Amino acid sequence: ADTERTFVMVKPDGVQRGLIGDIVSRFEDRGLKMVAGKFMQIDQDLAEEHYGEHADKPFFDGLVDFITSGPVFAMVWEGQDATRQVRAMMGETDPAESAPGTIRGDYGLDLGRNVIHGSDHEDEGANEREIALFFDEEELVDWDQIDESWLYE
Ligand code: DAT
Ligand code: MG
Repeated sequence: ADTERTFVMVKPDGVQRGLIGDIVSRFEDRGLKMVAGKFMQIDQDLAEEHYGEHADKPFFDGLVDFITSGPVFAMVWEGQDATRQVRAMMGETDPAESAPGTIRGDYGLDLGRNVIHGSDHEDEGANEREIALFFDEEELVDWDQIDESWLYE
């Protein structure tokens, strides 16, 4: 699989519950490389654009209210097959259906409070679109991780 970048965000519930550090650690431990991160408040326009694919769903207004209800920690992570691997580490959309050991399966109980967002690996280009929506090009840091030769053959 190719090296790629994916967009990940600790949602307002994860921030309030003090889960940023744990979530970052999980991706670091996996060997993924952080190339951007910022603590920020999402405004209405950004929320509506980010979740645009769900605009006609009954849960849309509640979703936008939730994601704008407090600060989030937005990140970009890079690695081999990163988008799909992050989704696997997150678990299912519904924490109640997520296996223990996954982020949603360890920290969530309710669909509307599922702690983390990650780009959809089944939606071609979603990772790059979401990265561009949240970060300017100059916010993405190009750097060498010292353990790269021990992570990849
Ligand atoms: P995911 O976040 O796993 O990519 P999604 O893109 O289908 O899931 O939906 C975006 C978010 O919307 C999801 O994290 C939680 C919320 N959501 C999805 N389906 C929902 C539903 N049926 N009722 C309430 N909220 C829902
Ligand atoms: Mg999605």
